[in-house]
Amino acid sequence: MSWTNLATNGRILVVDDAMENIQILHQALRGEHDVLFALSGEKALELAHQQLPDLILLDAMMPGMDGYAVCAALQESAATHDIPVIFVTALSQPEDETRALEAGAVDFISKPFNIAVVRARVRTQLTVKRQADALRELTLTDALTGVANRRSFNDTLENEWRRCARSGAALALIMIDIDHFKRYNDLYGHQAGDLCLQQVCDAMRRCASRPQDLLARFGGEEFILLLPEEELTGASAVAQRLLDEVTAAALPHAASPTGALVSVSMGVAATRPRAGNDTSGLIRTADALLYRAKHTGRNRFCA
Ligand code: GH3
Ligand code: MG
Ligand code: MG
Ligand code: MG
Repeated sequence: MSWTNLATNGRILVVDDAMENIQILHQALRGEHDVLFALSGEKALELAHQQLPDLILLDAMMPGMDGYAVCAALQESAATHDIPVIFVTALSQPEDETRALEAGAVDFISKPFNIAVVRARVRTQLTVKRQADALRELTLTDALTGVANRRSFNDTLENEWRRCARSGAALALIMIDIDHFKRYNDLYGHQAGDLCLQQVCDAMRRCASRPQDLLARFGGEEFILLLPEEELTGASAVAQRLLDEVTAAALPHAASPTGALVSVSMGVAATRPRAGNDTSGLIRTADALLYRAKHTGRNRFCA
């Protein structure tokens, strides 16, 4: 991936209470970008959540909710927090500009604007946004398998824990460890071992079917599946599917005493998170159950 090759076309939300300004900006940008528009701050917030634009061009002065209030509301919501905002406004005093930047805007363009300058600044901010997105993706992904890494798992677990504590829902974890993987490496070599980790992940990914489920590499040949809003019964059914999918992948493991195929052992735990208590007990329980699965024959789950 090259930073300079990141395409700059994207979806832009233009917000202005004057239709004439929207028309000018739409004309200027539509050749390169997908342009949406809103005639009020309230409508802008609604569209931002629905359409998740890559960039927002925001008028400061509007009746009702003004640009500063829109910017503050975008900042407060996790879904819209990372959308860059460029203020486009007739206000041109340094304190207006400062106020916009303090509200969270990434750039400030004064009216009357020059179309070429608007286009150039939009391109710059879209490039910066793409780079930030790509970087975030890299810091949250395991390079070998493409599943979430441990950091991403920890962040997501904390967030889902709080969310479930608020809603009263349960939360489940499946701790997964490949059986006799040391022998696999010893027999087939480390490179084949790497490929095997990828193939096991591909099989397991099919079991994390809901958008809130998260499969992560916990370390080495250990993985963890986070299942928010799932009870022990549901999580056990998912663990059975994991076993079935890994078996169906039919990856040869001639050195495995468990069978001639690659298999996994799992510990399944669930709890009802409460505000104030932490996640470590649940992980310890899943880990202890994984240990039991190992010691009662492997290629199974304990719940
Ligand atoms: P058990 O069934 O009890 O889990 O036995 P095991 O051999 O799987 O467990 P052990 O913890 O003894 O060995 C884990 C092996 O996983 C050793 C290590 O070299 C290998 N491993 C960890 N990470 C990677 C990796 O990224 N690539 C490869 N190829 N091997 C790895
Ligand atoms: Mg206005
Ligand atoms: Mg193992
Ligand atoms: Mg292990």
